[in-house]
Amino acid sequence: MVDTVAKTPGAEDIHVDAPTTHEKLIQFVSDIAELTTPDRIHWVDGSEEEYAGLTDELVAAGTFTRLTSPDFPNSFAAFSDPADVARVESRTFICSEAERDAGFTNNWVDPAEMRETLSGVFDGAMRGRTMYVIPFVMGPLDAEDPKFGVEVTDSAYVVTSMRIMARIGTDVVRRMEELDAFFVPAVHSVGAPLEPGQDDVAWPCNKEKYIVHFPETREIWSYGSGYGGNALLGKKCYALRIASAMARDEGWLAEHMLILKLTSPQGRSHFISGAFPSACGKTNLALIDPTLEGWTAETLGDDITWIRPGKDGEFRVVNPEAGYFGVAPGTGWHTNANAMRAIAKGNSVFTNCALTDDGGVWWEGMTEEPPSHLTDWQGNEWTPDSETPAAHPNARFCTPIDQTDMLAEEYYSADGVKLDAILFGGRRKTTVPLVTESRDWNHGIFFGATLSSETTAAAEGAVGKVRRDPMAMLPFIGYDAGDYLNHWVRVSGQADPEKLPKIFLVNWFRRNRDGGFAWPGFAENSRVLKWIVERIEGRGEAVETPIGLTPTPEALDTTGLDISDEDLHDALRVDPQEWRAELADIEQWFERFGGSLPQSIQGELQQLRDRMGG
Ligand code: GTP
Ligand code: SPV
Ligand code: MN
Repeated sequence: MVDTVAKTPGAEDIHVDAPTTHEKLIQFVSDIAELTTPDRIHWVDGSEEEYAGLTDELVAAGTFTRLTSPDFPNSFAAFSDPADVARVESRTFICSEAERDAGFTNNWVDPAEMRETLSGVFDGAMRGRTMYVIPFVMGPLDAEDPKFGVEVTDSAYVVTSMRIMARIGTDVVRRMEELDAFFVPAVHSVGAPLEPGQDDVAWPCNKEKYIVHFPETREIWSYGSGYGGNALLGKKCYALRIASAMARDEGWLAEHMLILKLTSPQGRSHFISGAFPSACGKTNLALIDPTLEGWTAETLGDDITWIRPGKDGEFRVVNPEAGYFGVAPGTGWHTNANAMRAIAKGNSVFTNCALTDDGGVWWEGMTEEPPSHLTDWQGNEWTPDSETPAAHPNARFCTPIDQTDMLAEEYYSADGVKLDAILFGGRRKTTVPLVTESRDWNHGIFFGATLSSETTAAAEGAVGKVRRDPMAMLPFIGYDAGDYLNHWVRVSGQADPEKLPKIFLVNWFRRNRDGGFAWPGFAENSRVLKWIVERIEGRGEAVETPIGLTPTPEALDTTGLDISDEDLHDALRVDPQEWRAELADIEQWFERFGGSLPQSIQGELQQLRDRMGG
């Protein structure tokens, strides 16, 4: 760890004093220091002592509240600026050379113009602050081709969170040096320089925000936000947006998916991934406790999956992350005990949760009964009579994944595991049945291409509006969406057709005739997983419908489940009228791709039309 004080905030006076021989890294840090003129540079080593020092500083600065309840050892609560609580999709840019290559799902600005804007906003942006240099690797450090990044940031909150979410520090730099490796340069500033003598605020940020990606040069520039996916640049910015562009060029897939290992009573294990949009149940499914006798689940990841064609024509998957950045509300002992057990081991950072009177945190759904008194996420007194939620709906827990009791040993495998099934899922009150199997791989890509969900609090904007979200990647595809679907088609050409994962469409959120959830969800989703495994193994009853293969009510194991026949019917039903409306919406959606939608996917739409009788 090297702390270097600049003599004056003038560019050439900043002494970088790099603890590395990696020339490009030294050059990068020098360039950013020159541009942003921080007071100090701190090379992050990732050690426990460093973490302790940083958390002390964050407590002193008022950013962190140290939790004193024994239920949350070595953990901290942070409260963001009320205007900095989620990803900002309207301020997220893909600056490819050609506008066409960003596609209709992204905001595009000419890269030269954006670079000029960024050199303006970043000019002196770190004045009065420390610039932290965080070397990180996404995925195992011993991977054949480790994917490195270096985030420079003026936020200690980001450093502590990145230490949980990714593999960071000295080991990473040593490996980068050995390989003279390429790294993704990722620049982050909260955009709040301090003048001499100016007091800092607990959560510095800027009203003006830029979350910018240059896919060709693999660069990330993030300005103005300290929050989650806007600021922890290894996560959505690198592991999805930049990685998807790398994956396109290198023949693999970077996806917004959980990975689950499921073992049947007969002892057979299968690996299942699931792409659900933000706040639609990935973390919950990744940490499921099956209710069915004899079934065990273990997790490998809850948010991001990298998929590569393996040597034997199979698809192999790894989780590039090292922690959870999970939605807190709704996570409780009765819904997600595995997450609660991981959290209870401590070493966590909670953002925008409520504080309990005994020095812990609480959020809606943690316990069935709320505590009688809390301090809400904005610092106000809160009681169960209060009209606003105690925790922000997008409040998050940030917890190391290796604290999970049910972590699969394969999580550590650099080579990944063979993927057996992919689930695409969304939050739909109507239309989409509990589970549908695709007829074949191409039909499965059609499921992904037409995936839709009601919007949630995970991003700014209205909540509850149905939008198409291809492969749950709408905000994360780093290039043209049609090219992205074409890439899915092409990559599968490298696999053995016999070994392609089976693809399913799921919806835990359909409503019954009374407006409640038709399906109990959460742990009971293991019943759906059982049917999926039976289908993988060539068993399990399914009926042909115009939209794909669905289980008969009898094919779904409902032993011991308290569900009415009406609810089960409402959950599974394929309603021709709803699907006619859906078809019209899909047609409009496909028109937005212009010419870049794969022919084979367009063909699936025609087949659906035909099966529905024109
Ligand atoms: P991101 O981390 O934002 O990508 O979200 P996620 O996809 O990991 O979603 P998560 O598992 O955190 O769940 C989001 C919300 O959906 C929580 O409030 C959950 O309680 C709720 N949820 C998850 N699974 C189910 C389910 O099976 N049924 C119902 N009704 N709600 C669910
Ligand atoms: C999501 O929004 O999909 C998240 C949270 O997982 S964030 O890290 O903010 O992207
Ligand atoms: Mn999640």
